[in-house]
Amino acid sequence: AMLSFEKKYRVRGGTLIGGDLFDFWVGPFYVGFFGVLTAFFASIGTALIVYGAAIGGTWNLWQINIAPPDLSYGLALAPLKQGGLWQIITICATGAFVSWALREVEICRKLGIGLHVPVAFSFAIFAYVTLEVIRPFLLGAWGHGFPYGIISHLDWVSNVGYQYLHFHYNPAHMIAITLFFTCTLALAMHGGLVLSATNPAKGEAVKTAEHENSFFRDHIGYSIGTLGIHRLGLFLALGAVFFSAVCIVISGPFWTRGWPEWWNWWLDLPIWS
Ligand code: BCL
Ligand code: UQ2
Repeated sequence: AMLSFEKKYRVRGGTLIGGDLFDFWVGPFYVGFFGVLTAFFASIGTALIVYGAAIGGTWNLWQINIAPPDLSYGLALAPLKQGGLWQIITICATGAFVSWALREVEICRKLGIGLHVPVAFSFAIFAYVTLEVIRPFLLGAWGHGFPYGIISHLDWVSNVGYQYLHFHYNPAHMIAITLFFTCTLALAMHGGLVLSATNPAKGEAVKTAEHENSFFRDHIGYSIGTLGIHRLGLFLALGAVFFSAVCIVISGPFWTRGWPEWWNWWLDLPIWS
């Protein structure tokens, strides 16, 4: 069903490709060329995952695994059952994610709003592509990508972590975690503040942004403001994901030893000698 005011936002145009061809809605969903492309990649990718599971020897949801090719295949194409499935699924996934982002761009253009949502989503896509394409490419083998499976990808994270002895010493990992944790702090404060203002004592009127500002000015002498908290949240979230991508792409291509050893630059400073 369409809400009464929704119709006036269903405007033509704003498409990036194909003109009017797919410029229509199916129920509540905008379609567009990139909607069709997303559906195409997502259905093929999903079908291949189901096929991979079917020939994988288990239907235990936790144990299903579709592994990348052996390292010996390098950057070549592998036979379907020796990692080729993983390669095609990775192409489908990347195609679906990028198409989804471009469909968001078309919707933004129709509405005349900023491109913040697709830009933000592109950071997540960037982290995925870093793990599955950029880093394996830099290391010279698709076998360095993570496998598709619930337990298997966790095992991959653990193994890759211990390969560098103690991943907590990775400086970019430290920055990423700090940004993730600060992001949850900011959202908890924001959620708490908004709910507190909208839930006054019984019989009282809902409070305003002025009350929200006053709470934090009284409390800590500073309010970042109602627009500012959203800028801060987006900045923290994008920074977290960006430094995640950095922390993994430098592990191997840039630094091959244990991360604790990286910190020897500090002890090696000439000022100590
Ligand atoms: Mg670590 C990575 C935190 C301990 C080894 N680690 C990460 C980062 C994050 C983190 C900073 C993962 C987030 C990310 O990349 O998002 N690690 C973290 C914390 C601790 C920790 C907080 C902790 O101890 C408290 N890590 C350790 C220990 C090591 C270790 C010490 C293991 C022994 N860590 C590693 C390794 C890695 C990390 C190795 C990484 O590779 C990873 C990293 O940085 O990766 C970049 C990015 C987000 C994405 C990649 C998601 C992309 C989503 C895509 C685009 C869309 C998906 C759509 C979906 C399929 C659709 C679903 C449809 C539904 C129906 C709705
Ligand atoms: C705020 C404000 C909001 C908020 C929040 C704050 C009225 C509705 C949560 C308080 C946030 C501050 C002081 C920044 C904290 C900094 C970090 C790094 C966590 O002032 O304006 O709007 O939701």
